[in-house]
This record gives sequence, structure tokens and C-alpha cells, in this order.
Amino acid sequence: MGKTLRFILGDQLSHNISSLKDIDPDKDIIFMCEVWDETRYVKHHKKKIAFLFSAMRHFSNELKDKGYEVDYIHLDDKANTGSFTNELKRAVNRHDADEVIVTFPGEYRVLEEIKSWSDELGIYVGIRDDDRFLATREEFADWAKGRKGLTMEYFYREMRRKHNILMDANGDPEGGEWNYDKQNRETLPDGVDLPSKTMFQADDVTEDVLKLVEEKFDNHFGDLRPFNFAVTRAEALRALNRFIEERLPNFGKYQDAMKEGKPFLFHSHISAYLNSGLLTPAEILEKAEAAYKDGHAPLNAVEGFIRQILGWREFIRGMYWHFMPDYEHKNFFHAQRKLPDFFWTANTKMNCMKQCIKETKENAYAHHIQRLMVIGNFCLLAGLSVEEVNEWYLIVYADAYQWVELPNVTGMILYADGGLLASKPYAASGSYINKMSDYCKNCDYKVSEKTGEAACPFNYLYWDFLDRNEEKLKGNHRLSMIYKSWEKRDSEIKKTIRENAAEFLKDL
Ligand code: FAD
Ligand code: DLZ
Ligand code: SF4
Repeated sequence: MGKTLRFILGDQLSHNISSLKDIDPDKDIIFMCEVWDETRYVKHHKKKIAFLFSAMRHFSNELKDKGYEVDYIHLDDKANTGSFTNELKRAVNRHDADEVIVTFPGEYRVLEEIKSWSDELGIYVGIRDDDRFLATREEFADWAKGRKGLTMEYFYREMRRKHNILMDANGDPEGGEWNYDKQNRETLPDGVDLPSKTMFQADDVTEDVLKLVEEKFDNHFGDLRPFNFAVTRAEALRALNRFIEERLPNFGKYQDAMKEGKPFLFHSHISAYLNSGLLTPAEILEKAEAAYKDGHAPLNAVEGFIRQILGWREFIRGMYWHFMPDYEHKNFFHAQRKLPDFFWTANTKMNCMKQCIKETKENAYAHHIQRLMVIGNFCLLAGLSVEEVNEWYLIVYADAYQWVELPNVTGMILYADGGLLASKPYAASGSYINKMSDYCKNCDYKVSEKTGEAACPFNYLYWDFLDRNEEKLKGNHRLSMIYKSWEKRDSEIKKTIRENAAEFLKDL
């Protein structure tokens, strides 16, 4: 028998990953590679590349320490051909392997590449399920079958039941309700003590990577330093434990709040660790539920957090595989406007956009409401190109892989799938941003003004968006009240709104 190559992709850094199960340390070789293709299919944020390369290198060292043979190709190795397929070919020849085992990837484009390997290499290529997710693709398809609409809330309830999470002895949801969102919309009062973010010192491995990124990816978006991400499982676990200890009790209450200069608030900041495999969803859910059972965190906080991971994250992945590859080409509103320059520079008079983009540039992170109700809302209202907005979101966040980015962008913020994921567009005027943040008080625009030069652009863009897309949206019963109030508007005001919006969009 020849040798087996166990190929670990950059977002598969889990010691119990399916491709490593039944590994024979005497004969099998673990293969990992840094390749140009993956760094350039979109020009990822510098911090994202640094995080992933450092985490990959640490992971490979841990595997070596466990006694496995690991063949690790560095980006700047002279013979590196720059693609998964060609690097795998070289590895197969080097080791005279007659079998490749890989875990199902996170992106459709990579799956297509993997499917070609068996023919390309002329050997057996085994693709194993990614069992780090709680719902398999088949389970999602079964759940979706025959349903008129796919609603996250119902999927989530099914997952709660199936995995017995936050359920009482009678099989009812803990506390009697499935969802405590009504308690989770508080604004952040002045003087609330915010825990510090968990930060990690760069070691020699990370320093090498930071130098590599400085040298090779200087023209990519984002600030590389300071760099304080966790890059090992042990560090990621420390970040998770501190979240549970210090932030989770307030997570629910302030989940939707935004504050200038405070990017991290009571969120967990674990998505990059979770999506790269340093943490698993099952262990996070277990710790969160235990915090409720021990009386450490209230139900609204724990349920809200569990819903993000067991509900939204699993649902989003299910939607991705259910609707790909068509999903990538959806553009319900035919949105085509070019992404404005300030998405890269943060140089805009709209303070909410400025702050959220600036923090994204600094940290490769923004929390959900910043992504959804500020930046995403603007993209929707301004009719920005679906393709360019997707590319931007895939570039700028350290947690972004297409399986999770695409449904959040095409489905959740842009409604470009025509309502497969959301029952109505998440469109809002400036008053929502004003209610949930303190951005408006430092803005050149006035949130209280609806039209005119000083008016908040979100105000007239909101009505202009609804007006522009009336044909497509007026049949949506969740919007009927809003359209009724638009119809009642004075025609002069409507005209001014349309003119203000046209003027603003022309100058974008
Ligand atoms: P917390 O607020 O602490 O939430 C806990 C966890 O729940 C997150 O770590 C994440 O794993 C999960 N979660 C919450 N909401 C979602 C969601 N909508 N979809 C999937 N998982 C969710 N998340 C990504 O992981 N990668 C992305 O590329 C990504 N792109 C997004 C783009 C847009 C337009 C929007 C609106 C959301 C996007 N999200 C994405 C979801 C969410 O914003 C991030 O998961 C979250 O902000 C990460 O920060 P956190 O770890 O502090 O999350
Ligand atoms: C995102 C990324 C980057 C930037 N570089 C690599 C790499 O060099 N090698 C690698 O194995 N993976 C990388 N990744 C993650 C892959 O893009 C990811 O595994 C696929 O998109 C599948 O989800
Ligand atoms: Fe944003 Fe409008 Fe508030 Fe300015 S006034 S911060 S543009 S919502």
C-alpha cells in the first residue's frame, strides 16, 4: 500500500477534523500549503492573511509535536506553484501517494477544484463531511423541502430540540419562550464598564508572518499592526473563556448597540477562530448553556448568543449550500452602482459610515449591527453593485469565507435573493442609527432633517429606495403600512426626496 495524503485547508485547523480521523501516523502524511491563489482571489485584509497563515503554521507545529509527519509549503518557498491543485500534485509525486483525503471545503469554488483532483492526479480522492457543523447539508435540505419560506427562527427551534439545548425537562424551551430578542435592544448608557478585549502577543512564528505580509501584501486593504489575534487553539479558548466570564452576561442587552470608539462592546469576537477551526460550535454552545445553568448569565443573554451560533450560523451555511451556485448571481433589484472610494478610505462625512469603516480597516472586525444596519443598510439604499459589495465584505473581515459572507450579504443586507433569506429588506432611515448609537451627534449631517443639504442621507435614501423599488416590494405584506404612509406623502415632498437622493447618488 502507498501513502495517504491528508490535506488540511487553511480554515480546517481542528485537531478532530474528519480528514484526520483514522490517520496512521506511521504511513500517512499531513499536507498544508500557503498559496497565492487563495490570497488573491480577493485581496484579503492584511490582518486576515496574517491571522490565517500564523494559525496554519502554529497548527502544523502542533501536529508535528503530536508525532505526525507534516509537509508544509510556505508562500515564499521557491518552488511553490501558487495553487492548491499544483501544490497537491507536487506533494503526491514527492511522497508517491496513492490516496488523498480532504474535508469538505467552505467554498463552492474550492469544492469544484477538489472534484477535479481525482482525474488530474489519477488517484482516489476522498471528500469527507465537515462534521464540525451541527446540521449536515442533507439535514438542511430535508428541513427545507416542501416549505414555502425558509425562516431562521423555525430552523433554530428544530436545532434546539434536536440537540437538546436550552430545553426544560418537559421538552419546552427554557423559560417558556424560544426567543428573548425583545429584551435585547438596549442602547449603551454612559458610564458602562466595558471589559478589555482579549489580546495576544505575537511570537516568533507570528512575527515571521507579519514580515511576510508587510513584504508581499502591502497593497492590500487594512492595518496590519497592531496585531493581537489568537493564533492557536489554546489562545482562542482563552478568548472564549473570557467572553463567557466577562461579556456574556451583558451580551443580550447590548447586542444591537453601537458606540463611537468602542468597536468590541459585549460581543464575543470569536468568529475568526470559529470559522478557521480553532474553536468548534459545539464546545461554545456547551459553555454558554453552562453559564446559564450555573446562574452566571441571564437567559436573554445566553439564548441570544446561542441563537447566533446554533441558529444563524448553521442556517446561513445551510442556505449557502442549498442555493449555490445560483445564489452567487442573484440581483433582485438590478443594483449596479460602483462601490464608492470611501469604503476603502473611510473618508466620508457620514459619521456612522466613517466610524464603522475605520474600525473595519483597523481591526478586520465590525460587529453585526455595524455590518448590517450601517454599512449594509447604506449598500442596500444606495443600490450598490451586488458583486462589488460581496467582494468588499469577503475582503475586509477576518472571519469572511464565502459560505458565511455570501448569504449575509446577498440575502440579509441586499435582499438580492428576492426574499429567500429575509422576509423583507433590512432598510432603515437615520433614526434607527441614531437610536442605537451615538454616531449622529458627531456627524456633519443632521439626523432630524429629512430633506435638504444638511439632512441625513439615510433619511431620503430610505424613502427613495422604497419608491424606486415599489413594483418589486409593494406586494410584501410586511411593507404595506410603510407604502401606505408613502402614498399619503405630499407630492412636493416626494419630489424633493427623489431629487435629494438623485443628487447624493450622482456625487457618490
Ligand atoms: P457575536 O456577536 O459575539 O456572535 C457570536 C457568533 O455568532 C459569531 O462569532 C458568529 O459565529 C455567529 N453569528 C452571528 N450572526 C451570524 C450570522 N448572521 N451569520 C453567521 N454567523 C453568525 N460572520 C462571519 O463569521 N463571517 C462573515 O463573513 C460574515 N459576514 C457578514 C456580513 C454581513 C453583511 C452581516 C450582516 C453579517 C456577517 N456576519 C459574518 C455575521 C456577524 O456579523 C459576525 O459573525 C459577527 O459580527 C462576528 O463577531 P463576533 O464573533 O463578535 O459575534
Ligand atoms: C483565506 C485563505 C488564504 C488567504 N490563504 C490560504 C492558503 O494559503 N492556504 C489555505 O489552505 N487556505 C487559505 N485560505 C483559506 C481558504 O481560502 C479556504 O480554505 C477555502 O476558501 C475553503 O473554505
Ligand atoms: Fe449616519 Fe445620518 Fe447619523 Fe450622520 S446623521 S451619523 S449619516 S445616521
